[in-house]
Amino acid sequence: MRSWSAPDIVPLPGSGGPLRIHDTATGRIRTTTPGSTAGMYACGITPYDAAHLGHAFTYLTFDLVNRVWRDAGHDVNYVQNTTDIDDPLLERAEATGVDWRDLAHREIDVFREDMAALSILPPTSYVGVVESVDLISELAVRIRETGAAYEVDGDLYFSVEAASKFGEISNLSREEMLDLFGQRGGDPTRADKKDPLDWLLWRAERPGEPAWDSPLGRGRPGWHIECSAIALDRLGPSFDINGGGSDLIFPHHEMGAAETRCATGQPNAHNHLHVGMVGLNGEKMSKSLGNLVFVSKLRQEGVDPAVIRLAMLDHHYRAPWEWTDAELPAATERAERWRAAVALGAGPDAAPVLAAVRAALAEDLDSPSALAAVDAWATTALTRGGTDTSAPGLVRTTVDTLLGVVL
Ligand code: 5CA
Ligand code: ZN
Repeated sequence: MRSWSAPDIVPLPGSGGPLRIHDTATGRIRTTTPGSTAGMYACGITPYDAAHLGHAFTYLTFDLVNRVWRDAGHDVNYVQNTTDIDDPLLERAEATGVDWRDLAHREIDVFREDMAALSILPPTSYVGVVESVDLISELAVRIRETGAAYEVDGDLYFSVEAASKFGEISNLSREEMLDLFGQRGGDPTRADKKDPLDWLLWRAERPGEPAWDSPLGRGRPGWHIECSAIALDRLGPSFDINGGGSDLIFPHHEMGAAETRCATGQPNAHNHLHVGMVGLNGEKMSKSLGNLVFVSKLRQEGVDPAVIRLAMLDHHYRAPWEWTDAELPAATERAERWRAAVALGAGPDAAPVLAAVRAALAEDLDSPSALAAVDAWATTALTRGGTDTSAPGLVRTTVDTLLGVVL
C-alpha cells in the first residue's frame, strides 16, 4: 500500500553514536547493533477513526529511532502495518452505514496526511492486512504443521502450551495475562479451547462478514498473526526493533513473538520498544473511550505541526502523560523563541548543541534533554548574542534533521 511523502533530511556534519534503547523483555537499556540496514517494525493503526495524539506520539517515537539510526550512518528498513480488516472496523462501518473498505481508505488517507504534516519519516513498506491475506495464511499453515495449532468449530487456535518462551516479553503472571487477554480482544471464556489463553490464528467465515479463500478454508486472519506474518515477510526473523504503544505488550506482542518463534525457531526481534500511553482527563486516550484529541482537527484549527511535534517531544517516550490545555501554548512559545534565535545573523558556537542533541537522543531517546540543549543555546543567543555566523544554520539543521522540527 502507498506510504506517505518523506520530508527532506539534510545530513549533519560528522555522525551520531549508536542508539541505546530500553527493551521491554529484559527491562534494560541496551545498545542496538544494526548492520548497514537496520530493521524496525511498528504496529500501525486500525483505521476506523482519525489518528489521535496517542498514535502520533507512538509514531513520533519510531521516527526518532529512524533519525538517530540514519544519523549514525545506517539505512533503515521500516515496516508498518495497517489493520484494515478487524472487528472494530467492521463494527464502526456497520454502525455508521458505510462500507468497511471505504471507511478504512478514508481514515488511512487522513493518517497519511497527518504523518506527513508531522514530518514523520514514512515506512519503507506500509502494508495492509487485506493485501497480505495470503502470506498471513501461509504462516498459519506453517504453525499448524509444527503441531502448535488446533481447530475449534473451524477456527484455528494457537496452543499456548506449545509456546516455548511464553512470557519472555511481558514477564507477566498467568492471572495478569488472563485479565489483559480478556480486555484486549482475546476470548478467554470461549468453550472448547484447550487453554483460556489460546489465541485465534484464523477465523472461519461468518455470515455477513468479509472472508478470503485460503488453505485453511474461507475466513480472515486473527489479529496477532497479521503483524508476525508481515514482519517476517518484509524483515525476516531477528530484526532490530519491534514495538508499538505499551497497550500492545500483552497480548499482542507476546503472542506475535510466540508465533514467529514457533515457525522459525528464532526470536522476532532483538529489542522490544513500547511507548507510554497518552491520556486525557485521567484516562488513556482511546478510540473506544472517545476521549480524543485528533491531529487532523488541530491541523484544521491552524495549529503549526512543528508546535504539535514540540509539545510531544517535551515528554519522554516511555513515560505515560496527559495532554492538557497547557501543552500548545508552551510549545508555541518555545517555537517562537527558537525561531527568533535562528533568525539572528550570528550566535554562540552551535557544535556543542549538535553534540548534546545527539547524545540525548542516542541515550534512550531523551527528547526532553535534547529540547533543553536547544533552549539553552537560544536563550544565550537572544540575551548575550554571539559571533559565530554559521551557528544559527547549524542549529536549524540539527533541529530539523534530528528532531524533525522545521523552524
Ligand atoms: N492495529 C493495531 C496494532 S496491529 C492497533 O493497536 N491499532 S490502534 O489504532 O489501536 O493503535 C495504533 C498504535 O498507536 C499502536 O501502536 C498503539 O499501541 C498506539 N496507541 C494507541 N493508543 C495510544 C495512546 N493513548 N498513547 C500512545 N500510543 C497509543
Ligand atoms: Zn500489530
